[in-house]
Amino acid sequence: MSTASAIMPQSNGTNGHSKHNGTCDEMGVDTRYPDGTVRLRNPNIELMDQDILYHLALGSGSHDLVEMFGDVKFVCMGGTPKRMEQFAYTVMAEIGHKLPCGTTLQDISQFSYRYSMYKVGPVLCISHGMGIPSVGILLHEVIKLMYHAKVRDPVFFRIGTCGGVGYEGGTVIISEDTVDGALRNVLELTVLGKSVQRPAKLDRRLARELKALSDPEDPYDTVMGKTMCTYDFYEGQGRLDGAFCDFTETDKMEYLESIHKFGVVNIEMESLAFAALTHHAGIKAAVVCVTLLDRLKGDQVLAPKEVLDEWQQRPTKLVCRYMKRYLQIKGRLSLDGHGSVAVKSPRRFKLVQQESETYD
Ligand code: R2B
Ligand code: URA
Repeated sequence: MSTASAIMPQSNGTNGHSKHNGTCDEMGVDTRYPDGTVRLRNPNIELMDQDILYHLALGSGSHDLVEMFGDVKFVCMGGTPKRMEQFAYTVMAEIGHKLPCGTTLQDISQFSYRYSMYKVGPVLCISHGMGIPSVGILLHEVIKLMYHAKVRDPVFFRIGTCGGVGYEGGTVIISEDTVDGALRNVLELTVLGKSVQRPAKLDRRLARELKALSDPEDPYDTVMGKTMCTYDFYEGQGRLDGAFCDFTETDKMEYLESIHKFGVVNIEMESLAFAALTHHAGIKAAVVCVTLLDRLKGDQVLAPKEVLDEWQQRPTKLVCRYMKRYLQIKGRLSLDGHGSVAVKSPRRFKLVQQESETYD
């Protein structure tokens, strides 16, 4: 099986970045320029006249991406557009970011009709939809956005929901590792008809730093462990309540007990791609989820909506604690200046909006 590192060429592209070697990954591939800006592992991009980030309704020819996003430090992703809008408002309150009087947060990707994106000073909040394909497409474009915008050493978070394995609803889980349904620590892709495996690695140190920020006074547990990521919510997660089920309750319990023994503490649907693609790009990343139920006790999500809403605030709080502390240390709390739409070429700008508006 060939690894992607073997098939992906190194970028010599400069895009105005310094040419000297920066940070290398374990395969010896540069993923950074010396100033910390993201180096793409794709030589094609810099040869293109413009790069349209189709699903974000942004483009390198149409938008001044450095002006709009150059100050980003954290990229936070979560499933739904609404949750990420709420997340953005929470971040705003936490980091003391003020909007000019009479203005509100704007969905920067509203014309994509796919993902939503809000920017709160140095924090970018983006919805990633459900499942590996959706988060994978988004990550390609967000990683390119980091490159075009010359963002330095960005840190990515996924905040989300999951099923606990041995943990009751409302427990916060920080992923130390992520595995697929067969307990493999790789994302498997088919590229040009061939199977490619990418190591799905998260930043262990970042995970530990997040864990250290959990408050003993929190009225819930915050734990660290292995996360299983599946391609399906029902059969893929061993549920008995899908439209189809070809296994027995005994089979299901044997499987869940065996993954629990292996160290799996929760199951969700994006972490594998999130870990693999950020790792391939040399970007520090962490996944923090809240459990909606204990899968050893059932399959259906039964908690009332108000309870689920409160539970979903919990990963947000932890990630906000981390970002706030970082920005405090760096003296970057309450940054203004960037964030509104900066048009570079009105003609191309219109084109990008039209292209992203087409439905399939
Ligand atoms: C958690 O919840 C969603 C499925 O309900 C999925 O996006 C995930 O990872
Ligand atoms: N999300 C999942 O993917 N699984 C669950 O059980 C709950 C939320």
